[in-house]
Amino acid sequence: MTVLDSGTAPILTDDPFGTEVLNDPAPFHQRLRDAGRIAYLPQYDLFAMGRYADVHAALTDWQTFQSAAGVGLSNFRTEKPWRPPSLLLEADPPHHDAPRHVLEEILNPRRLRSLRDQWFADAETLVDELLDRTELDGAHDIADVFPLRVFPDALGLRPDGRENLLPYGDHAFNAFGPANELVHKGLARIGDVSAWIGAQCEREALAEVGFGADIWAAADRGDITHAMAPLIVRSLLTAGVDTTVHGLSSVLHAFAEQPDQWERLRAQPSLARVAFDEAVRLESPVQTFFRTTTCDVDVDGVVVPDGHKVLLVLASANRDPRRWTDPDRFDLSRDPSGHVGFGMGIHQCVGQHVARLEAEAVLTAMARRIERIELAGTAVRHHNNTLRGWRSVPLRITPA
Ligand code: HEM
Ligand code: OVM
Repeated sequence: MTVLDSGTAPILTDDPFGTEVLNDPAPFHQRLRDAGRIAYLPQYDLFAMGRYADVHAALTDWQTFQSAAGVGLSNFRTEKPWRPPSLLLEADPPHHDAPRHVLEEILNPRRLRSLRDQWFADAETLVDELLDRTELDGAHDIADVFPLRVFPDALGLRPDGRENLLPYGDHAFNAFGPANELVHKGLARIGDVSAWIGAQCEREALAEVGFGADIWAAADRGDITHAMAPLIVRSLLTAGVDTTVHGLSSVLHAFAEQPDQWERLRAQPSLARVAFDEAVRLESPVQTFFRTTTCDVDVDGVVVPDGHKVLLVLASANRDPRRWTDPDRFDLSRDPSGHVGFGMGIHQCVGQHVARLEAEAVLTAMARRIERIELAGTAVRHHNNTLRGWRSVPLRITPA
């Protein structure tokens, strides 16, 4: 590893992917924001930005901060990717354009309306099943369950093998970080899991109706080539499950910690969407993404050389006091729009309407039937190099 002369960049010795930061990222985020607009992390020979204005600016300047060299620590200019790169996430214009348009069309709010009634009914059923208990686990019983009940069917996946979805996503999100213990643990199973994922991307494996079939139909129309279709299906299989699982566990944890906000949601269930976006802002289920510079870039007198990795800390931007009033508070009266929890710019989450619909269904069903939720024990973190969420959120509920 060549450790560059970082010029005048402030140096931080934190490990953004170490256990300490994964347990409690806030102190690292504050040091990063207060160090200046950009800091240097010698451990990974990496620059990092954590202020809202700078993260937002980098996300919306894809010409300078590219994605095609990978949005993890690994630099595709010099290192072989662990899987063929995503045609969306790990692509720049013009290659990014066609796949992006195809998914925007398939996942737009208008098209998703046809799923709404079924997903709301499924959420009611799930909450029904849970109501005969007074103690349950918001992560294990709700967040881990609901996305797997609705999303794979909407995509058109066959019933068997769905247990591969979460491990695959978990590994893909770990793989954006360094090759630490979290990555090594995933490697043991990833061969079989990847083979299953790859097989489900083929037209013959997919139902005749669903997001998967829609992607293949776009290939028939010539919007993308047939060779591109399986990789675009793979994007939904990679990014579509773990993200919503961790988003849901985060919003349930936030409500359990702030019962006054649950009362507010109960009084006005139409706040469900705002509540979810506020939790995405507060917890940032996707904590970080990288970019790679396409030229020498001067940030406040610090020169980031061409081809260098820059860590964009979305989670830090989402709690930057320069942008947010009382940033650490989960507050349904806030307008969370403008948060970068779904990214910003040309790569902004193309599945965000899917995520919001799932959350709205779950929170609406819960708000109708549950008067109070409170923490019934110590919540346990799920550790991942990129994702933030919970393995366990013990809840005590009072039925309405
Ligand atoms: C992109 C977060 C749910 C599919 C992104 C990005 C973020 C993100 C931060 C931007 C990546 C970048 O700028 O490099 C989240 C969060 C979710 C969520 C927090 C849930 C709470 C979903 C779902 C799907 C999905 C449900 C699929 C249905 C994608 C895809 C991209 C993406 C395909 C790449 C878009 C592109 O590069 O143009 N997501 N996501 N995401 N997301 Fe999501
Ligand atoms: C992809 C993708 C998109 C967003 C996130 C992600 C593993 C993957 O297109 O494969 O995380």
